[in-house]
Amino acid sequence: MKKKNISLIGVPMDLGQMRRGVDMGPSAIRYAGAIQRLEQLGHQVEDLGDIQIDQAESVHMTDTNLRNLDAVVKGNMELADTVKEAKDKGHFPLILGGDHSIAIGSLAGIGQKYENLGVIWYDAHGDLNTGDTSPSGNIHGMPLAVSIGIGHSDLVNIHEYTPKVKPENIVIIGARSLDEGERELIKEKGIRVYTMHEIDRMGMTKVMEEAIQYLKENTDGVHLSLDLDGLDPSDAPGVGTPVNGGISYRESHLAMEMLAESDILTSAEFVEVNPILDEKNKTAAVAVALMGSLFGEKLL
Ligand code: Z70
Ligand code: MN
Ligand code: MN
Ligand code: MN
Repeated sequence: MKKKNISLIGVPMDLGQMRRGVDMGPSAIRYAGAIQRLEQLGHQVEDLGDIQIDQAESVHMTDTNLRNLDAVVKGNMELADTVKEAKDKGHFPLILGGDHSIAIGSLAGIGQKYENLGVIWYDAHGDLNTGDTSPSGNIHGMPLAVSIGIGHSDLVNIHEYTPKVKPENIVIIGARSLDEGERELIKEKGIRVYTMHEIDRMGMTKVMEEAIQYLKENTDGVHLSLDLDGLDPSDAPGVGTPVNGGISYRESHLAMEMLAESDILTSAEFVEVNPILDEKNKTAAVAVALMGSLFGEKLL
């Protein structure tokens, strides 16, 4: 793969859900050796540090059913600015979460650079809820809906354009927990979803071949949004909402290697690593190992 100028951006966001500790994800991933791993592969890495996120203790509830809305909007606006600056320099933004609500800012910063941005959403969940359909009020269950222009206007209109991505340019991989409203939205918008059923049935090789070919033909850039809970909890235990029956470590490596071979990605994020819930930083280490494959690591 081509050597890249990577801008690393940490987002210690824990306000999009209720478990504490996911704000330490960026530190845990750096500590697990992310930068050295990427530099060893010949890439240039510029670490932009962390976006400032309000402390959960000092955030006050507003009058919506979206938990911590104002503080989530504020953090995502800053993230969108930083991501946009990295893209303006021609860099590859690599964003470290933090809970998945940060995909709102990532996609806001990236989306305006492309006519037809593609997104791979690697996740146990659809993250397609709105304030009306959400069972939890947690914004980390909403970022994909927000990015196609559906949801609270403060979230949808970050950087003053919408949608950030067209529903037909999205591929969800690994889904095994969807709420009723999310199922309806998937059908209504015709979003491509490879659930665990398709992964078992077709195998990860075929799933990735199809996904990559589809995105190559229909998009002019691809963002990978990888929620560590897409993996099975036995491989990635340090996440806030583990769901059994997930994608294995090996299948995930294969998926990353196939993405590296295709060289279609233009940005990526790794989210939902929660060191407090983890076993000796295992999940952060998995994230870094997957980054290695994603950026061209090969055994021979
Ligand atoms: C549920 C909700 C979710 C991530 C859990 C869970 C959403 N559908 N997203 N973990 N990353 O509350 O909306
Ligand atoms: Mn915090
Ligand atoms: Mn998610
Ligand atoms: Mn998830």
